[in-house]
Amino acid sequence: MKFSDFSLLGLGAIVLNSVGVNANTADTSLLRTYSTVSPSASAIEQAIASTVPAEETSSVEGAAFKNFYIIYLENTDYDKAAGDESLAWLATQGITLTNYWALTHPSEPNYLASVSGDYFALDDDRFIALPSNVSTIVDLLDTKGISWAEYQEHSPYAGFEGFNYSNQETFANDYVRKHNPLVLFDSVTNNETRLANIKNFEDFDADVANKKLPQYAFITPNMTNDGHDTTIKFAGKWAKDFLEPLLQNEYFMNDTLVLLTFDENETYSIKNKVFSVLLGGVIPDSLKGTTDDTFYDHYTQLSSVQANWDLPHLGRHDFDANVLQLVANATNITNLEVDTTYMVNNETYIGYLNDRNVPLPAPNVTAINRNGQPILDSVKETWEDEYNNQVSASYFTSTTTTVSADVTDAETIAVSTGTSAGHEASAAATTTASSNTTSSGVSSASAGAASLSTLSGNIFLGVLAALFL
Ligand SMILES: *[C@@H]1O[C@H](CO)[C@@H](O)[C@H](O)[C@H]1NC(C)=O
Ligand SMILES: *[C@@H]1O[C@H](CO)[C@@H](O)[C@H](O)[C@H]1NC(C)=O
Ligand SMILES: *[C@@H]1O[C@H](CO)[C@@H](O)[C@H](O)[C@H]1NC(C)=O
Ligand SMILES: *[C@@H]1O[C@H](CO)[C@@H](O)[C@H](O)[C@H]1NC(C)=O
Ligand SMILES: *[C@@H]1O[C@H](CO)[C@@H](O)[C@H](O)[C@H]1NC(C)=O
Ligand SMILES: *[C@@H]1O[C@H](CO)[C@@H](O)[C@H](O)[C@H]1NC(C)=O
Ligand SMILES: *[C@@H]1O[C@H](CO)[C@@H](O)[C@H](O)[C@H]1NC(C)=O
Ligand SMILES: *[C@@H]1O[C@H](CO)[C@@H](O)[C@H](O)[C@H]1NC(C)=O
Ligand SMILES: *[C@@H]1O[C@H](CO)[C@@H](O)[C@H](O)[C@H]1NC(C)=O
Ligand SMILES: *[C@@H]1O[C@H](CO)[C@@H](O)[C@H](O)[C@H]1NC(C)=O
Ligand SMILES: CC(=O)N[C@H]1CO[C@H](CO)[C@@H](O)[C@@H]1O
Repeated sequence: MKFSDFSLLGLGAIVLNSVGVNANTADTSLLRTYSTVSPSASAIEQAIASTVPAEETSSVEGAAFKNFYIIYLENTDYDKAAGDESLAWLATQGITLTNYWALTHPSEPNYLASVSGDYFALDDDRFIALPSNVSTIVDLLDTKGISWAEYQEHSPYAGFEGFNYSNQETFANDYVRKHNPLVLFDSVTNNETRLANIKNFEDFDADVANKKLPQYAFITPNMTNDGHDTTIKFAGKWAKDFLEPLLQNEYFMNDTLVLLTFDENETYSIKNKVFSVLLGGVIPDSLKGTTDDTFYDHYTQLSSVQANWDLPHLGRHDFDANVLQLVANATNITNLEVDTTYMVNNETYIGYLNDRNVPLPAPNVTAINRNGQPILDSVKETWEDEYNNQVSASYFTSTTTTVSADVTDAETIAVSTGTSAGHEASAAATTTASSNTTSSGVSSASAGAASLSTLSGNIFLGVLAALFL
């Protein structure tokens, strides 16, 4: 590839400003920064006294489950987790997902993506707040009145937006914002009703006892219990102690699916696959103690929620993600096979949150999700023009041919680092588009890319590889 080809990409600024794809080498002056929210101790005390958490329930039927509870542990390699005694016991109570992938490193982008379908090139754990025109799973659930909440251990009160709430005696890490996905979105925090649904573990205990659990919940133990500041043995024991009584609680188990997973693998140089188990009342006895090797990643959470309740999508990596087989079976969705040979998912790409010159990526407003629904109306209204702008500014088309025609050795890098490369999108593309490439590299990733953000990232990686390797 010739340097002059960059003019075709419409990505000149990105190329010139960055010589690496890794946050550690990116120019930090290009990072978007945010003023942090740090309420004073007395303001926190006051809020603890006056805040009333929401208590919303509903009973909307779904194809495979009525309730979906997601629990994240931290930073453990697959084999280490699978070898833990407590997690091994939990595995006997459900289905182990042996091919479930985290998206990148470190923690925060993985949490962010789980509720919004993209991590917007975030490559650190800093204070961020996505603008109010970025939608989340909450907007999807709201279309059918499906109740939702988050339970964040030791968040001091419902809707706390601070960066951390440490143990007030030892000042050790306890609650951290980076593990609280929904609080990272202005579309959630600008709305008092929504904030009141971002609760803590005392609220969880009360909601279980009062039979007031919502239908969807994201559950984050504190930095001790999730293994971040402890060991897998500690986190495994916490998970077993937390879940074992719930698995015997008829109310909790009724039509319930639980996903216990990890935000990311610990070792950055190896494949970012994470140990995950499905539990709950909807798991048939015949499948307890079995494994499922379907390709999944954190976007599967969104696609499975959409398919289960036949919801529209967010136009990001959610719409073409594989859905949990339990839901796929109930909805006749056929999951795609994904070639993970070159997938590592251990680095971010150049995009919105690590380069000020890159705009917020438009969601794909034309796509149809795995359950046949279009993008959420309000997202389409907000983004349609910008989608068309970004498409015609050729974030997309011209680069696909440019890169795929010229890059030979770039495939490995593109496949192993981006987010959509190797995602279902590229699997779909492998059958349609990769007939012209020697391996399912840049061109297939591009052809199937779920959102413009990752696309430009992958192309960029390809370009870099062609230039510097
Ligand atoms: C947040 O963490 C810092 C650093 O440990 C600590 O000084 C501060 O008190 C914590 N804030 C709260 C609200 O716990
Ligand atoms: C985390 O929560 C547990 C209770 O679940 C508590 O014992 C522990 O002290 C907390 N960690 C910190 C650092 O406060
Ligand atoms: C605020 O959040 C509630 C609950 O999610 C939702 O029903 C309502 O439409 C939201 N309001 C606005 C102005 O977005
Ligand atoms: C389970 O849910 C059904 C309806 O969804 C309800 O009729 C039944 O009482 C529930 N059982 C328990 C133990 O809560
Ligand atoms: C990602 O994994 C590849 C392949 O193992 C390795 O070469 C690269 O250094 C890793 N990147 C990071 C940021 O660790
Ligand atoms: C889905 O259906 C297939 C084929 O009938 C079956 O083998 C598999 O166990 C089912 N999986 C789940 C999770 O229900
Ligand atoms: C799935 O396919 C089967 C067999 O074709 C059909 O009987 C069933 O109604 C379909 N279910 C759904 C939810 O479409
Ligand atoms: C949007 O999705 C549709 C349907 O999957 C696809 O044909 C189109 O190429 C996508 N657009 C972009 C810019 O990726
Ligand atoms: C979304 O919000 C950001 C930040 O306010 C703004 O820069 C961007 O133009 C908005 N995009 C659309 C399509 O509304
Ligand atoms: C494959 O790419 C080459 C350019 O490298 C092009 O000439 C050819 O038409 C393409 N073939 C197919 C089947 O798309
Ligand atoms: C972790 C991961 O699953 N990807 C790697 C994470 O760690 C194990 C090793 O413990 C590797 O086997 C996986 O490939």
